[in-house]
Amino acid sequence: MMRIYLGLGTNLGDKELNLRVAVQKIEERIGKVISLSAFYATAPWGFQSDNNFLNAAAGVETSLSPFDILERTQRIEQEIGRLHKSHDGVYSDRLIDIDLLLYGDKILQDERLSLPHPLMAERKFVLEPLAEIAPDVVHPVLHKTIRELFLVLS
Ligand code: PH2
Ligand code: MG
Ligand code: MG
Repeated sequence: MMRIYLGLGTNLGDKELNLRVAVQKIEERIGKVISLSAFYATAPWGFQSDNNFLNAAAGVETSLSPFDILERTQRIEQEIGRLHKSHDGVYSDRLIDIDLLLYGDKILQDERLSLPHPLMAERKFVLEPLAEIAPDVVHPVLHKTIRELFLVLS
């Protein structure tokens, strides 16, 4: 069994419902949800939009591989109604985004998936909910706790 952390974000539609449906599907298809943060209202980061986000983080116990998790989170995104993915760092409004942030302390670089999530340490909307549920988890590349990484940004 592996402990993973997922970041969730939505800035369209019924945002609270989008997060709740995503968590329900994660529990059914990826593994037991051990911890779930509060839902944080955040301003769009890295792009212009009138639609603010609701962000959350979840800790999950899973027996799936990173790529199986990726496949299942992408399927859940499609079911909830995500229309298009971002391209080359150009972001857009979305009903749901589910990002694999950490897979234990695995380090991986692949076209499809990088672990830990390459931008997580720069994003308050990721670190704030993650610091709530996993403050003492150590980032396997930066060798700092999530609490420490969050404090640098806040
Ligand atoms: N996700 C992005 C880009 N910008 N900003 C906020 N506040 N929340 C997000 O989840 C988010 C973002 C790319 O996935
Ligand atoms: Mg994302
Ligand atoms: Mg994503």
